Amino acid sequence: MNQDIERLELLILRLPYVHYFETSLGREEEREFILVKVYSEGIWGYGEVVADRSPFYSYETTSTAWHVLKDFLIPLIFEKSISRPEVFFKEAKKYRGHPMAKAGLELALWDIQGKKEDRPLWKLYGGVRTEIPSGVSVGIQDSIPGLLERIQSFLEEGYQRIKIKVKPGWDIEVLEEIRKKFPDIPLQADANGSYSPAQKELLKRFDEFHLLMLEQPFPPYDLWDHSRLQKEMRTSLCLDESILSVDTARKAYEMESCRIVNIKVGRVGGIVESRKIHDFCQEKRIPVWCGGMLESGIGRAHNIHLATLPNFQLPNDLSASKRYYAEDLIEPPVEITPRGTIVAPELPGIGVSPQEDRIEKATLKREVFKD
Ligand code: OSB
Ligand code: MG
Repeated sequence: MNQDIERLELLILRLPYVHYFETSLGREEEREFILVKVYSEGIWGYGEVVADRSPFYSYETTSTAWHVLKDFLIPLIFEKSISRPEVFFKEAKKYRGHPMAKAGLELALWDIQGKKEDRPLWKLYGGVRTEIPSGVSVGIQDSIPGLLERIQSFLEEGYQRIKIKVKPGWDIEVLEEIRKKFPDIPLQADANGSYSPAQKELLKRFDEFHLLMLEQPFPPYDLWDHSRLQKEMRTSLCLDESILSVDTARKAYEMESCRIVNIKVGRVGGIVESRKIHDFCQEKRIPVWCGGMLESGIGRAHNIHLATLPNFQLPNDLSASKRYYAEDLIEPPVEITPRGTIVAPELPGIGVSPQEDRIEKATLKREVFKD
């Protein structure tokens, strides 16, 4: 039975990172994001909107997401009495774009759905793994020795692979030094679109470092230049920002723009679309893995459930709570096993408990919406 959603809450939270996070897009010391809370029949569910304060990674921001949720998506829920996430996904299609705003609300509906069915989300999604391989994404550091030290300590914590951020000027020398110190570790690099096709010869030098993959060398949405580069490189390209839907995944496959796909629930607009991409890639034998947006434990728990699907074949950007935040929003915190994995929660819905006192402490703004 599905009852109506009777109340929705939007919150803007701010959480400081334990260590700054720098990419080719800039350095951030804290995260600002929207939490969506949905209430139905004495049950409530949580979703996280991964849009940031500034439009660096994508055009969405906390302000645009707030606007789209408040003025379009939340009214849609009440007008059409939507409670099922799949129905929300279909109805929300009439609004173009804004995938992160849509995903945050869809995730909250999934959490409620799982709680109503008394099953963890991974079982609803058709997950097959009880543990998922964990990798860590290491930002650009002030110095190469500083980076090597951080890598060393993450390896000691048991992470199965290291991803570093690269950009023009922080690339070949950095990779050389890493390979000198750690010749055989599973290593990949993420450029967040910071190279231009004119730098193709430089990018081809990445082949020297036997990387698991090179993620998103060229700007978002580009498929053609990635296709041209992939044909000239041994290293597998992986697309993140460029893959917006199952339709762009199909085009990337047909054009051979990449050999690996990074799935982020927020970037593609929710779990329904993520599963479509997963299934398409599985059929075409393109391995996928789950990317992250430095989510709080709430968003990360959602990602963990998704990453239990069978074609998530590579280590994910899903790390321990303490790697991101001194005090994560959930109990128990996400931890890495001695095997370098994360265990999928067995409790219903997201399967972890958001701590309301910590949420309250981090909240900058809050608004309640009622039917
Ligand atoms: O490109 O994968 C990315 C963080 C913010 C924005 C973009 C990216 C990232 C990461 C962090 O690499 C991954 C994580 O959440 O651990
Ligand atoms: Mg990326």
